[in-house]
Amino acid sequence: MGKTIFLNQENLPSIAGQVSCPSYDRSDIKTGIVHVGVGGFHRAHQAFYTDELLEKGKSNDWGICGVALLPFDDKIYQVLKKQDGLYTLIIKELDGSLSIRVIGSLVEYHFAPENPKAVIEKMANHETKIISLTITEGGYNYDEATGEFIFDNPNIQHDLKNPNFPSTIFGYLAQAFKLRKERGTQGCTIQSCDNIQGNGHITEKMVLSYIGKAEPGLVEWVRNKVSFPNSMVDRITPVTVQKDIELLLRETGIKDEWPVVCEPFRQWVIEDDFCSGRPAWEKMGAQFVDDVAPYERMKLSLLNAGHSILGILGALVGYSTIDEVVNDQEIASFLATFMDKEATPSLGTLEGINLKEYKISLIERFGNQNIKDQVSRICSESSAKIPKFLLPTVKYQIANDENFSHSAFVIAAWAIYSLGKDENESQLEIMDVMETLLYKKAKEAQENPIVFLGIEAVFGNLRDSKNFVSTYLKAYKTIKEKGIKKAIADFKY
Ligand code: CS2
Repeated sequence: MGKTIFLNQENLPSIAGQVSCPSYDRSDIKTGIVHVGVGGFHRAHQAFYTDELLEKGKSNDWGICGVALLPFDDKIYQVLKKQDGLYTLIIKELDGSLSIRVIGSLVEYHFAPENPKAVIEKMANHETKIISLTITEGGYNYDEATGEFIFDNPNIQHDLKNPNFPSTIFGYLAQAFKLRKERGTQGCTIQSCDNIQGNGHITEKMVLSYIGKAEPGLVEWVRNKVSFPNSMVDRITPVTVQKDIELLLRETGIKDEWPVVCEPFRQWVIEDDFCSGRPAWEKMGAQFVDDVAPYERMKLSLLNAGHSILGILGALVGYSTIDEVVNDQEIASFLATFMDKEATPSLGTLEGINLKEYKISLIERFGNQNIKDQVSRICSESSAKIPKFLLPTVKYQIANDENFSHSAFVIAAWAIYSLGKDENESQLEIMDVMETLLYKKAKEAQENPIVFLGIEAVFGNLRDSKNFVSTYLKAYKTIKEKGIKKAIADFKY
């Protein structure tokens, strides 16, 4: 290895000798996109597609301005600032080889808590045509039971009282729209890139609910001038660990404080509803379609729900990475049966998609031993994920009098997982905004397991289904009696 080179704009020419780097002039790029939530996934997905497009010289209007919205996002902001928005994407191929590229599409960045005004101005700027979001499933602030916006959320209350110093995406958008309207600036597209069925529709509903209260005079303007396309996004992106930073340094000499690691597979299916124009992402393989719903359902019910199943069961057994879990034959066959018998029927026919191949490819992707996707990442925020990934399947199966035994088993396992210990009594690392409540209910559930199903904000009225409840109770008892590993092994359809 040669000498260590810090990743920044000035050093790009030397780095270009080591790995693939942007050859376009980054100083000449306009920021047509403001992206909120510059985590690993955005940097492995949208920023990657956009970088490829810029590299092809397809348009200089579509650089990205990244916004770190939450106080704990300070770290990524500091790194981006130090590295002039540059970062390295390390794609870990199935055969263990690496494809490495420095990504240059993030050309501007802001830390919202430090300077909210700059972010509002940026969002309101006439050059901003798209405001895209990866704010996580929980970030949309809606009640699972009622489907309505949660006004009680203290951050929302804060934003209603302090419109010029917002803390949530809703507060920011309201102020940016207000300026756009006052100044006669055209509307823009709000593009959700989170794993939620109908992510555009949900975003629209939540934004309009907030604005209806915060700035009622803006509602009509938003209805007429803003579009909210739905989209399905996909690329498995584990949390970057110290080893990845060291690997990059060892292999290339590049010192990057926060590279991103991901799998080779990527998919992006988007509804073509951009009211102020968009990049030609289709040139880089994105699919623009009229109706994204079938793709979303497929991905959420098979990949994301599949992930949650592997995560929860695997955590209880004591595994720490997803490839270990899926290589456990009993869990793999549990997952395969769930996919075929519970998730697939709810998907109906998906034109142009070979579901059988899709499922095979998922098992291969989950099994990628090189990306070492963490069980803890997958289980994090399960209280927001389970309702979006697994419950639609459960509801469909209940409504059609079909089998939901695997889903019920997983929910029972989650109730036990929420006690915080695996099968060998080792501590589990639980990261969930509802952690305290989950723990309390999990504790009570030891006496009366139905209490866990009674968490309305997660399960809505699921406890009203007698069949589901009895299947869940049976699963809970079996796991308690036999332990998770044996319960899975003996599980019969
Ligand atoms: C995962 C997703 O967080 C999760 O539970 O299922 O992050 C998943 O890796 C991505 O959606 C893949 O596209």
